[in-house]
Amino acid sequence: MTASPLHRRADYHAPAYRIDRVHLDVNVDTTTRVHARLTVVRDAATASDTPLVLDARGLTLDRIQINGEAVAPEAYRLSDSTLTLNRVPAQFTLDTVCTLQPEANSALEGFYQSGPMYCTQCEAHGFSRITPYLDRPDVLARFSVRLEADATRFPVLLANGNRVDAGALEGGRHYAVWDDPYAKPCYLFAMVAGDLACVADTFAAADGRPRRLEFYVDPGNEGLVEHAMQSLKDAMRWDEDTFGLVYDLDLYMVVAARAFNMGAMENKGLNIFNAAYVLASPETATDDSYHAISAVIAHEYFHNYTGNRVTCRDWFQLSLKEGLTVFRDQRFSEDHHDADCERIDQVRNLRAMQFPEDAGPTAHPVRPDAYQEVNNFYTATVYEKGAEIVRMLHTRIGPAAFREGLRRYLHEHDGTAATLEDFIAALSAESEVDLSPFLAWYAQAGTPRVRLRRHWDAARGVLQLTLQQHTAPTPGQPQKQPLPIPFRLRLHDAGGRAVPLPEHPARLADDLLWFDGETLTLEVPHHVPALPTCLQGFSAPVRLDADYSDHELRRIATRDEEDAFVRWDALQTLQARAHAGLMRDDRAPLTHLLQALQNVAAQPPSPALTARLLAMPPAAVLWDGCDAINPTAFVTALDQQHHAIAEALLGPCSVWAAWAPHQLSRWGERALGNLALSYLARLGTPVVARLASERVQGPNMTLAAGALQALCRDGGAACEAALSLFYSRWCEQPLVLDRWFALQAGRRQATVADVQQLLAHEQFDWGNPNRVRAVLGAFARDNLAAFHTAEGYACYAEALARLDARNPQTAARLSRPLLGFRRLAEPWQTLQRDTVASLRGRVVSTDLMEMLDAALA
Ligand code: B3K
Ligand code: ZN
Repeated sequence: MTASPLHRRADYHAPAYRIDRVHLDVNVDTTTRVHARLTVVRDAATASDTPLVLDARGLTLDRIQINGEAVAPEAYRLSDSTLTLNRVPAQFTLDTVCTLQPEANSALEGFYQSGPMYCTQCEAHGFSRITPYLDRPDVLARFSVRLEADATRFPVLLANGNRVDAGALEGGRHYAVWDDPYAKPCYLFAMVAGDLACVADTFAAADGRPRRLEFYVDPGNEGLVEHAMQSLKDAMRWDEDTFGLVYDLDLYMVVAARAFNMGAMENKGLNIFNAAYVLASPETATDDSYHAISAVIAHEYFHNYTGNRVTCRDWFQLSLKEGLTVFRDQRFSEDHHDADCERIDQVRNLRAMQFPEDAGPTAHPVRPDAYQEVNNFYTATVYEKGAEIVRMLHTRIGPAAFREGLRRYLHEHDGTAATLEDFIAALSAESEVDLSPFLAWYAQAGTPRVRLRRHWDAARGVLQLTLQQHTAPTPGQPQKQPLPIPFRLRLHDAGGRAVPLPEHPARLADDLLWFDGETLTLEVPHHVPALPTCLQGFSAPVRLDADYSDHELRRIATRDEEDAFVRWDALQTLQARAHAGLMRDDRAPLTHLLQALQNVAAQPPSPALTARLLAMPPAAVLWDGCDAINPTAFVTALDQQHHAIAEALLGPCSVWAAWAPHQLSRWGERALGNLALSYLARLGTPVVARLASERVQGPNMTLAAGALQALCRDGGAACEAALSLFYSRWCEQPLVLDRWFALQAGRRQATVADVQQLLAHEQFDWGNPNRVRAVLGAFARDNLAAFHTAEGYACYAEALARLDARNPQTAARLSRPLLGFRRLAEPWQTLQRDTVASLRGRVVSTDLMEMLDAALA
């Protein structure tokens, strides 16, 4: 296998040809025949002898005609990746016929089988696995599609846009014709053929015209779409209310697929979703799943404008649609749930996923400069850090100017493919603020570290605050520049009263500084040294290194009137200090942490916020704060800390864990109840086994999963019994069963042999990415003790090699846990590096190769 060439952003050229119209005639079957008719037009600036080079990934070609005439064999060349036509007219019709084998397509890109149905995934380059095409986002065409299939096996035939014709044919066959009135890039193309049940509803859009909403699911799952449907309506209303954006087609369809590489896909008018982000009932899905479903439904819906109506010029601009759309779905979630908790969860995830990426071997700018396989760049950096940049822009110009700026961007670029510069220019023009300095955030990889240092000049009665920013080098970027940082800062005196920030050119608002140099010094005159708190709402994606004492952090954490994020963050810092302390046998920081947690528990805010304040950071966040990590010492300290917190919070946890069913009727209470149960489980409290066994059999999946997780803490007979009960109850429900797999792979006592057994289980399926992620993802994330062993690495690498051969995209995504070996102490570092080096020799895909090479470089 030859690796793909490197694609560079600097090499962008406008397309030499455009495609105005596409008509596909698809005969769906085990062998599917795709007849494409393209209207191709040479660009005025293109020389007439310029060959037409279409993308054609792994296609076989049965027929090719120009303006109805067969093309002579010597006039075209088909390779594994392209179809080249040497001489073509200035404008012509190109007919091609290809045959596909959807059931043999295990990569789940292009046209493939998912359960009993066939469906597409075209972003980023799946369309050229269906038919030869200019597979790039800046070629926009009007599509129509005629699907024909056996009416019994594939009673439902869907594609983008409006169904303009349908009917029965001879021999038990039928057809449907779809027409999409909006020109689109081919990555937004979709078609589905299957035996699916439809759940329909209508949405009363702001313009008075009702829209039809259709969810397509496996028959039997009709009862599981209520929440997704409601989320869709909420998202449609929110986009109308917040940005004045009204849905532009009459029909919006969502199809739930069993086998899907990612979360979902925003194809025009025909979203295809991983079933995990559609199907839910309180009995089968946790509150976290409910939350994720509404976020993903909203995200894909919001793409209809930010992504579909205005798309990306090239894949380097991916964050133009993804960062912006994540920001939009985050704001939606903030408005529909508890805004404080939502923001805390966003930052927790950013720190667990994106910060490590930005500090590791695959660190890249939000707008990358080069890639081999673009699918490797659908990252936390492009999505989540990209969303943080948009949030900073929003903070800088305020919600009203942001709304108008976004509308201006959509209006000016409607129906075209844009760049990040276009977006920044529209916001700048609307707000009359030059936002171009923010482009540096898109260009520079790495997370800035902001140091806050204080100096109290008693003689002058002045508190001197100095901010300093520094970004460490990342691969390919040895030099870094200072970035513009909206830095929120508040001051309080000893009595908790607000002390105003002094006048300063960097002061944008009462509590907002514009910090864009290497250092910034503020002098606050006051009679006593005031306590600053900063980054309210996490105003910028930076690592804060403030010179707070543990004592001050405790004060901040327990200040009721303080910003929820800041309180949580103070506790997170104490947690990290406690863990670092335990690793060097120093229990002093732990003592401060425990006191802070006890204070919070004594005067708890809302249950949902309390659950967040009292929870330990994800291991990945603590890991990210360490160097030369000895995984054994790391896990031991983690366990000690968990145990100590459980002891310190025994009193309140005993109350929360024992809340009766009626007290657990809201998600915030369930979150706190589950957290309490997990702490009690750590202490081996007998009540846990009783409560947990009840809940595992109960009617609420949040409580059942929480209980099972708590039980899995220390294994034992109760845990085994509960696991087998859970299995027999849910073995027919793949999405619930994924939990069962994940819990077992991630529990502390699972050995590598146990994980291997899970991989060999009769219900394990290498063809289902959800199942593969459940086991491998949980193993590497939650079971650090077993993963960080020679056998653990070998088992993981073996699984990746196997997956690589069938599904490169998912293999590459799952390779991340093996890539951070530079952070490990010996012997783990050498062990992991050797594992990666030997895996590298067996890799067949560019996807996985690019990831491993980055780590080994
Ligand atoms: N745009 C898709 C992701 C496509 C990933 C291709 N490897 C889903 C989303 O971000 O909305
Ligand atoms: Zn997206």
